[in-house]
Amino acid sequence: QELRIIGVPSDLGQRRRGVDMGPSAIRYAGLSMKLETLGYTVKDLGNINVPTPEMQDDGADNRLRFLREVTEVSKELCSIVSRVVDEGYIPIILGGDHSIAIGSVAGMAQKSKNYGVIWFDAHGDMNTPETTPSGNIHGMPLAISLGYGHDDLVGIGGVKGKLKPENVVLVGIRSIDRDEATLIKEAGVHCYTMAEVDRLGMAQVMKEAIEIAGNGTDGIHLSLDLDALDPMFAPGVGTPVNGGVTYREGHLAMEMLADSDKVVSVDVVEVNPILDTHNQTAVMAVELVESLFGKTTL
Ligand code: DIR
Ligand code: MN
Ligand code: MN
Ligand code: MN
Repeated sequence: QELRIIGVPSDLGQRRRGVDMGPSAIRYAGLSMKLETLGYTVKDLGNINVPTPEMQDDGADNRLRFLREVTEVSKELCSIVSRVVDEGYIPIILGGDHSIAIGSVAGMAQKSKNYGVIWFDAHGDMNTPETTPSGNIHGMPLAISLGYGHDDLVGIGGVKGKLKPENVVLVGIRSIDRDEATLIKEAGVHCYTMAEVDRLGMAQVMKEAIEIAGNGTDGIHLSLDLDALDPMFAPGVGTPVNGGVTYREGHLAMEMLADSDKVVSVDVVEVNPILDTHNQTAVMAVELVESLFGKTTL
């Protein structure tokens, strides 16, 4: 199976500058070379063009900061991802903040509306313009992919509702906004909080998650927000939350996904080198992707 790397240097979905350098940091940590070592043919398609926040007005609506720019970037990413999967390759999309998943999920949906999603995150990313406390679009991409939110974003790729909620699973959750919780419950997505990871163990949580996202679907899209990991292992993120997934729990989850043989696409998002020390969060991201693509000890 061949892999295609797509960089999306966007920090338009949240307020902290620097996450636009995520693709460079992840490349610098050796992503391509390490995947080639595992036996894959890897081609890096470079970065898509993303406007610089300082050159833009963030728009009239402070519940949807940089709506126009995020919409443009998402459309561009949608068409590239769609082309890559049409050609039979697995896209690895490097963020950028999590708003980029609007475009990657929309691109996958051009091929099939029957993909499952595992959304690995400290946050639910299920806000809408009505519930957002921040106005940051990176808190909304899962809601948008399910058909909730501003028409311009929900309509990207021409289909509203790109996923079936019964095949969507959140894992690692520990920070949900008050009104966001209502939509998580009502939309019908599955949600494994950190309390459930503690009680059931990551092995059981991932067994169930892979069944939910994988059974009867055409494959699984993994949206990997590095803030799912505990800040001890991934400090270079804009919105760290204590009590996260440990180093080994993270790898176990990726190893189980590799064993499932169901992953068709992946986002790696929220790595912010400005907030990091010695690029360790990008290194962590690359190690997790290696496990996801089959790296084992023996
Ligand atoms: C928060 C933060 N729920 C918001 N979201 C983050 O602004 O909507 N998502 N950090 O990854
Ligand atoms: Mn404004
Ligand atoms: Mn996120
Ligand atoms: Mn997050």
